[in-house]
Amino acid sequence: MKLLLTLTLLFIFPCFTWAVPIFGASFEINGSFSGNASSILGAHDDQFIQIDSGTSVTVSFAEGSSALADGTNAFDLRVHTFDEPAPVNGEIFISADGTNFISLGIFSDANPPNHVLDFDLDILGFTHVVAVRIIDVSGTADGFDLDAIEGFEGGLTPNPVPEPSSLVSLLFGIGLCFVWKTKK
Ligand SMILES: [Ca+2]
Ligand SMILES: [Ca+2]
Ligand SMILES: [Ca+2]
Repeated sequence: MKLLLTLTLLFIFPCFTWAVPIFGASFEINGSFSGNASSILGAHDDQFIQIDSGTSVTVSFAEGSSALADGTNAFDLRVHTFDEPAPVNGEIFISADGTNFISLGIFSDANPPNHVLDFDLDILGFTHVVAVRIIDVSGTADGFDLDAIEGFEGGLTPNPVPEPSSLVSLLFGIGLCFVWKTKK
């Protein structure tokens, strides 16, 4: 009976989907830090690492998955920090391909009361983000505290948009076919 009800609901609401959050699945750290590195993966839990000055930490979502822009000015991406007693600054970067990173600026890791930094991917011109990088720029011994990376709406990484140059050659190819066909 329950199965029947579920199937009926699926039939009635085939397009209805819930926004499912996504969290960091892997990391790469260049430099020194204190704490358990795996504490930055998964959902925020007040377990975190403190990265030392100059250290870079990159957290990626699962292969093929991204934090998606929701198409509105609502926030899409959240960095869970921790510190309040000894705040320091880190530079935060995001990447749509895991290779090229764009800086969002420099932020403190003290963000009371919830210890979060929120970003709207739409206003940043991103449709999706596969990885987030933080570099401690404090220059002090008080490191940047990172708990977790969260995308409010997780989904499959969209296919890359064709480069303008390949689009031009595609159009050129279509044009050639047209000329060849009309000449026949
Ligand atoms: Ca948004
Ligand atoms: Ca700290
Ligand atoms: Ca954590």
